[in-house]
Amino acid sequence: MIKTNPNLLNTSFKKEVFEGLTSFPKHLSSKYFYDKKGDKLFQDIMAMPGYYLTDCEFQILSTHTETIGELFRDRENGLDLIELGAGDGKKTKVLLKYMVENNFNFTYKPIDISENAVEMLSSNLSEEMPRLTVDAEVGEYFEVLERLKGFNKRKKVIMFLGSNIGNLKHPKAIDFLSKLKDAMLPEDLLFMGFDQKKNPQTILNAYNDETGITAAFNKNVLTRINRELGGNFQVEKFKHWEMYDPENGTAKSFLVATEAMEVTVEAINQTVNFDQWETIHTEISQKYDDKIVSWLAAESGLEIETSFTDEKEYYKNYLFRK
Ligand code: AVJ
Repeated sequence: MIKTNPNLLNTSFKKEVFEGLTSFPKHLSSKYFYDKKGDKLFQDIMAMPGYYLTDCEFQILSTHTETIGELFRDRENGLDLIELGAGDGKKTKVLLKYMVENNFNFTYKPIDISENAVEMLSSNLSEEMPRLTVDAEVGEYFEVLERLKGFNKRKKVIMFLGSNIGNLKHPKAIDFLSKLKDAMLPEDLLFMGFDQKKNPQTILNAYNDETGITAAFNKNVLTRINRELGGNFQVEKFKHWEMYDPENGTAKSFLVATEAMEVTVEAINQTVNFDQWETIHTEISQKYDDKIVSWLAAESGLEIETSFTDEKEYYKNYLFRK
């Protein structure tokens, strides 16, 4: 393997691709799934009948709109509604509509890692809800946390929907929740979605569709390396592999090399060798239950105020306070 010039590793994508492809076993972060094409594929995933998460959370937000909205409300000073990983905002719109129609004094601040998603959401909201004040930002969760502290002029409600927390292993999730807590004042709220443990087959199916959408989504990280870092991955030579461990509630995605190959990534000055059936671990989608969420909350210094679930109890939204 070629030794690398550290000066070349100046962006986090580059750095992490270098780190991940020179490790054993190999890994790449799922946060790099989301570019224009990845956003579109994720929207296709959310529309798949087997990907129950979106429908369940939509049902929860639609059924309990008023209760949730009134918990958020501050009649005196209004509030800042900050959404991390806002995506296309489809679920959030239900709440936003209620808040606008009921004359809440608030600013909606969507933050997403995808520049494309943030732009689309902003323009869509200005059209659909012209009375809504939107102040969008592009950024990574951890990086954005710092900026949250600047919002201490009035009540903050931080939302993190879609079970996006599930991409973090427990220690990282605790780290993240603790930092959220540090950015919160006593009157602030944290409203989060956690996909629940259920029939393992239902979970496996959600990440293993026969139409190949999830596979294409997973492989999009390789496509991005090809385009943005001068890689020459033959994407079709990788197989999407999903497994779900019902003991710890972790769904894991891999890309498996179907033959031995050599891949070059110019931007990191590396030739990467794959043995046949060698893996790249790309994503975890953690599943939870009340016990795990209570434990995460306790470890992070948060308290669960209340929670909401859907008809099938597939999914839960928890409201936390510090
Ligand atoms: C957006 C992280 C919640 O893990 O369920 C969907 C992403 N990956 N299908 C999830 C995803 C494969 C999704 N999150």
